[in-house]
Formats: sequence, structure tokens, C-alpha cells
Amino acid sequence: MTSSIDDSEEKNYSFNFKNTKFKYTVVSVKFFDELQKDLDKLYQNENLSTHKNFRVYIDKMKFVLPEDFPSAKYVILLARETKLGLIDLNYEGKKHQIMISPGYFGKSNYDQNELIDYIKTNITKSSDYRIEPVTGNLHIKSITVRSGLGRYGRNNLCYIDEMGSFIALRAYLTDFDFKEEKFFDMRLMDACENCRICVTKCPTQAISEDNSPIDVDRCITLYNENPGELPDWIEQPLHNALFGCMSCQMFCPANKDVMKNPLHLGELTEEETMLLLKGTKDSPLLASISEKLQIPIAKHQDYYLSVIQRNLKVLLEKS
Ligand code: B12
Ligand code: SF4
Ligand code: SF4
Repeated sequence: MTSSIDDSEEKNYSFNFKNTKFKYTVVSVKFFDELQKDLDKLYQNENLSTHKNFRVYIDKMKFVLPEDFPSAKYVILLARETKLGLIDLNYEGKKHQIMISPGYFGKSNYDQNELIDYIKTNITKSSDYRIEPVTGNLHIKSITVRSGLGRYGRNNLCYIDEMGSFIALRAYLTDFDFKEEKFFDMRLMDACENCRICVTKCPTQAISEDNSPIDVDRCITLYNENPGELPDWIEQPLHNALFGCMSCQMFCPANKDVMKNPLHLGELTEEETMLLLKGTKDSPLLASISEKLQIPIAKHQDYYLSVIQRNLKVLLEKS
């Protein structure tokens, strides 16, 4: 990897917007070439899975300026705090508690435009510059790590002080000139140095000890956040969350504090649980379930009902 280490102190900032905690920093687009070269090497060395579920996400990602914004100068990187979700549900006379990984639920009390207005007022402090969301177009962990805002964990996730890995990362391009040159090497958290907990806790052995990408084809999340059948080789007791998988995060020492503060979502009645297990469409109960779980099930019934029906069945079989 070519190195352009700047050993000056990381300059990271934080703010609260509508009761949500954010941390952020900026990185110049002049480092895009170097970021892309690292990715190209992974492609050349065939270190990246060719699984179609994965390629749908990453094939559109490239560290290049979009054709409609060639004058962009910086990427603003935001990390929003997230929480582990816990749902109590009643089923066959018993109460079961199940997890939803951070990031798969949440009631947003602001929209994208309000956040962009906040950035204009408080970060660029001008409305003369464009701020364009580009999260889906960038490998956001690598740029966040190299910006100095976060560090990689051995589990391939990005960690940020005080937030652990319970973060949602967002990127915005802007033509505002921050006059900021910092850019770091890929860095692993100090906590990982003598630790291998995530490697041993991953139920499907997807995480390796070196700093290579995880074996994406073995990651439970690749299957349980997408529609379709769950592969047979993921044995039923290995499933642990309604969406995603918590095994490489919940035992991580760097998440010790954030694990203490889960969000207790609502309790589902027997009737509501049965409705999800049957995948019943257009029920008047869907609105209250969506509200309790903070997931827009009623709005996107085709996707959510089939995925939740399948995942919930496997979790309830287990408990
Ligand atoms: C595709 C994708 C997936 C795929 C593949 C995951 C993967 N690791 O690539 C699947 C569906 C499996 C998945 C799972 C999850 N995901 Co996901 N996913 C993405 C997505 C869309 C792209 C990720 C990507 O670019 N992968 C490509 C690989 C090449 O990148 P990489 O993992 O960063 O690999 C780097 C290291 O190997 C590193 N490396 C190389 N040399 C060296 C040297 C050193 C010293 C070090 C330290 C590192 C290092 O270089 C590689 C690339 O530069 C991003 C959103 C986005 N816009 O980026 C979300 C994202 C990464 N996912 C996210 C989350 C939360 C998850 C899950 C935790 C969900 C869950 N289970 O609850 C799991 C975690 C699985 C895991 N351990 O990685 C969050 C991560 C937040 C965080 N804390 O980092 C993101 C950023 C979404 C978001 N906008 O917030 N995800
Ligand atoms: S469990 Fe240990 S090795 Fe894995 S990310 Fe956390 S600190 Fe690093
Ligand atoms: S999310 Fe689960 S399956 Fe995927 S790497 Fe982490 S522990 Fe392994």
C-alpha cells in the first residue's frame, strides 16, 4: 500500500442533532486515487467475493468524482450513533426476547434535507456550496478509517471512540474547501492487538486473523438481510438476530459500553407475532407492529414480511 501517513493528530468533531449524537471529519478527494488503488489490488488478487448479493452493493462503488459534480473537493464523513434493539414477543404462551442489530431499525425525527441544512449552517457555515449524499457510492469504512475518524476492528468493522462499532456511516461530497490535508494509513484498533474474540465467536468462521476482508460468502448477514432461502449450511442455532448477526460485535471489548445501552423496542402480542410468522399482508395490525419495531414494515410489505417471516421462524425454533 502506498503510504501518505500524516502523523498529526486526528481532527474529529462531534455534534448533537435532534437528540442524536454524530461524529464527523473531512477528507480531501485528492486521496481518492490512493483509496481506489487499494481496492483495485483486492479485486486483482481475487480477494473480493463474487457472490451476487455482495456485488449488488459494491459494483457501483468507486473512489471517483461523479460526472455531475467534478468540482467536489472534500468528503464529509458522518458517524451516527446506533443501538442494539431488543424485542419482546409473546409466542405460544411464552415471552421471547430477540435482538435486531443496530442500523436495521430506528425512528428518524429528521430527513436528509434537514441534516444537509444543518451541515450548511454549522459545518461549512455557508449555503453557497453543494452538499451531495454519496454513501452508496463509496466503500465508506476504508475512507472513514483513513480519514482518522475510525479504526478497523479485526472483524472488518469501523470503530469510533465512545461509539464502538454501533454506528451508521454516511458520506457527503462538497465543493467547500476545508483546507485540510490529513490522511492516515489503514489502522487496526489497539484493542485488537492481543484479542481474537470476534474470530472465535463468529459462528461461521468468516473472520480471519490477518487484516484481509472477511469471507463475505460465510457471513450470516449476507443471507438474512436479503430475501430468498437461508442456506442449509448455516445451522439453525447459529442465527441470533431478526436482521443481521451480532456475534462479532456483542462480545467485543471495544463495544462493552455500548452493549450496556440497548434500545428496548415494544412488546409484540401473540396475535402480532402470529401475523409476522404467517407473513399476512395488509393487516390493520401492521401499523402498530411497524411503530413498535421502528421498521417500515407496513410501507414495504413485500420485502419486510417475507424476510421477517423467514428469520423469525428460525429464531423461534431455536428458543
Ligand atoms: C457490502 C456490505 C456488507 C456485506 C459485506 C461486508 C463486508 N465486510 O464487506 C454484508 C452483507 C455481509 C455486510 C454485513 C454487515 N454490515 Co455491511 N455494508 C456493506 C457495504 C454496502 C459495503 C462494504 C464494502 O465496501 N465492502 C468491501 C470490503 C473490501 O471492504 P472492507 O470490509 O472495508 O475491507 C477492508 C479491509 O480488509 C481493509 N484492509 C486492507 N488492508 C488492511 C490493513 C490493515 C492494517 C487494516 C486494519 C485493514 C486493512 O481494506 C479493505 C478495503 O479497503 C457498506 C456500506 C458502504 N457504503 O460502504 C455496509 C456497512 C459496511 N455495513 C455495516 C454493518 C453495520 C454491517 C453488519 C454489522 C450488519 C450486522 N450484522 O448487523 C455486518 C458486519 C459484517 C462484517 N463483520 O463485516 C455498516 C458498518 C458500520 C461499521 N461500524 O463499520 C456499513 C458501513 C453501513 C453503513 N452505512 O453504516 N455488509
Ligand atoms: S473482538 Fe477483539 S479482535 Fe475483534 S474487533 Fe473487538 S477488540 Fe478487535
Ligand atoms: S456478522 Fe456474524 S457471520 Fe458475519 S462476520 Fe460477524 S459474526 Fe461472522
